[in-house]
Amino acid sequence: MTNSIHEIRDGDCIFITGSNTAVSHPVISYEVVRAAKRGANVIIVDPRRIPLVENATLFLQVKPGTDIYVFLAIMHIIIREGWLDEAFIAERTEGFEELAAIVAEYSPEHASLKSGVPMEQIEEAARIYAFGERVSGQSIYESERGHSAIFYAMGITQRSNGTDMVKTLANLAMLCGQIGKPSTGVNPLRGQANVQGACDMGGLVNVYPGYQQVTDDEKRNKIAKKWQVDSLPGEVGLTIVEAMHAIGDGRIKAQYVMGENPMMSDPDTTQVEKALRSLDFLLVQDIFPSETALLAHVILPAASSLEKDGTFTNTERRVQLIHPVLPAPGEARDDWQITAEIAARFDEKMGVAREADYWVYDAPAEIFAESTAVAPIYGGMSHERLRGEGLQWPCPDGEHPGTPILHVDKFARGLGKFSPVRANDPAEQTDEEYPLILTTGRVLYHYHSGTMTRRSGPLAWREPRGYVEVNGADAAAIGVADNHAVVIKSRRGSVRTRLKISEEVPPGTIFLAFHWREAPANRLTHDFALDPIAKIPEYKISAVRLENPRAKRVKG
Ligand SMILES: Nc1nc2c(c(=O)[nH]1)N[C@H]1C(S)=C(S)[C@@H](COP(=O)(O)OP(=O)(O)OC[C@H]3O[C@@H](n4cnc5c(=O)[nH]c(N)nc54)[C@H](O)[C@@H]3O)O[C@H]1N2
Ligand SMILES: Nc1nc2c(c(=O)[nH]1)N[C@H]1C(S)=C(S)[C@@H](COP(=O)(O)OP(=O)(O)OC[C@H]3O[C@@H](n4cnc5c(=O)[nH]c(N)nc54)[C@H](O)[C@@H]3O)O[C@H]1N2
Ligand SMILES: [Mo]
Repeated sequence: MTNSIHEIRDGDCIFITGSNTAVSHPVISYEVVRAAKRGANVIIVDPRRIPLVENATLFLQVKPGTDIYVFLAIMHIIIREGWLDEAFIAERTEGFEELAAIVAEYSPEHASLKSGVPMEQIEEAARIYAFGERVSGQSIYESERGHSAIFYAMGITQRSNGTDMVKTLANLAMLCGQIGKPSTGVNPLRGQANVQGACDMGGLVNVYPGYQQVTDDEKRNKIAKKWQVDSLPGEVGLTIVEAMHAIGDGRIKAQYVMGENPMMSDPDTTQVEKALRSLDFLLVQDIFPSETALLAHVILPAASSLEKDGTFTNTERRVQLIHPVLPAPGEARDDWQITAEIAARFDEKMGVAREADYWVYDAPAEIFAESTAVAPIYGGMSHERLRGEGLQWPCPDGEHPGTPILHVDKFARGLGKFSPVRANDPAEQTDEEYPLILTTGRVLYHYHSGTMTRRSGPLAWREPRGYVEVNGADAAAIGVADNHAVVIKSRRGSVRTRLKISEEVPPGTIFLAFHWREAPANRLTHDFALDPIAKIPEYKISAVRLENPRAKRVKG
């Protein structure tokens, strides 16, 4: 996030898209409700009538995958009407002319036709966002414009043009000068509790800790020196789906899977299963025997986050300490201990002489200290300093108080660059055979592949088993009533589950969460259209059809 969570309540306009905030980020959604109660405008752009719509002033119900046209049209209107922040554009940005030329091609009329959103709504959203208009009450900010903040999550990123979608929202924020001030910015609501920390530490294929590019010789060599190795790999690696494909091609023979359950969470499970079964060696390190662990040659039991020390970095870049509240069961050990032990055994086997302090740690605080020495954004942090409320990065030195808001006086690269982005349609379109759009995601009471939440009695009581949400009109069309069995088919596979009639989804779109091992959504999703930069699959849009398993088959 460019901004901090507590700023939400003071916002004048909150613009949310592709985030089912009340379900996926309930605590943050309380802040949004608080802002709404204080008179802020809440604008939601989403295909589903999600719970937070109740607190919204404006709900733009887009057809899945067409939101890009709406965002481009919003910018079109802002430029046409002169609602842009000219001073901000002149002083802080570059590339405006190219952006304006492209945006001019995307009319609100076209966006309305594509997305199904009435033109007046698109115009209203543009005006309210640009000026940070309130419904009522006085803004706490004394600036000419009210403050507008954008929030997004997987609805815009799990798409074959996910990177373009994020760039488009960044363009919109810069166009209106809605960045670098409190209660503004472009704010991704990050998913797993410590996914931000995992990325910060270099758990990505293209960067070392602190987002230092693996291809940057100078930075890479500096890190190699600190890590006491001659050299470090300088090539960008393979992302999850690319690695699955590489198994199929025989380029990868072994996999070490730590805290990931690809048999449930990767797209096109049939292909994933085929790939994993063909490996010479599969090692799974998990806290539970997951679906993926069942295919492993070796399973190493890890301790859960409730059983260990360390840090978690949350969505507002705040690094916080965690402490064990339970002893680890049986032979389970901290993930870092297992990995360090494997490294040590490997070195023995390979005849590598080990330096005294190489891969040897007493506690996570030491690993953290090693990380802060190579990652400048964590440079001023230590477990000692993190006590209490933690610190938000960048925090480059020991005196630095941390950074609640990014890009205040200048952007990381100096001037903010407008990225010229054009609209792209989803890779798989509906047709006669597969006339419905399947969108996948989460429900409140379960977490991902369910290894943890589906072991909980109280949670099973709230949500015992899988179901697909279907609009009444689509259910009637195949003669299936609420709570009856239904079969969902895509070009990859089929899933049988219960149908739940829901007015949250519009006709033509159905929703299935990916938590249910008895009705696994990823049997239906596809992996053939990755975003060209992030390489994320298009989990949010597949073409499917619904069948009534009790309907008599008519011959001929
Ligand atoms: N209860 C619970 N909370 C969780 C998780 C969990 O499993 N359970 N997982 C965590 C993780 S790792 C993550 S990444 C986050 C994810 O958080 P979210 O992204 O909020 O979760 P999703 O259910 O994937 O919802 C995506 C939203 O995008 C919308 N959407 C679908 N298609 C489109 C489209 O074409 N355009 C737009 N604009 N929107 C679209 C959906 O209707 C939905 O509202 O949640 C985190 N929080
Ligand atoms: N169709 C569809 N698919 C999706 C998505 C979607 O919206 N739709 N969302 C995607 C997203 S955003 C995400 S983040 C992924 C999530 O996908 P996964 O990360 O594969 O899902 P989890 O169930 O969180 O699996 C994590 C595994 O880690 C284990 N684990 C938990 N704590 C620890 C620990 O401390 N140490 C170790 N070693 N293991 C641990 C759990 O038991 C579990 O087996 O799914 C993706 N897949
Ligand atoms: Mo996620």
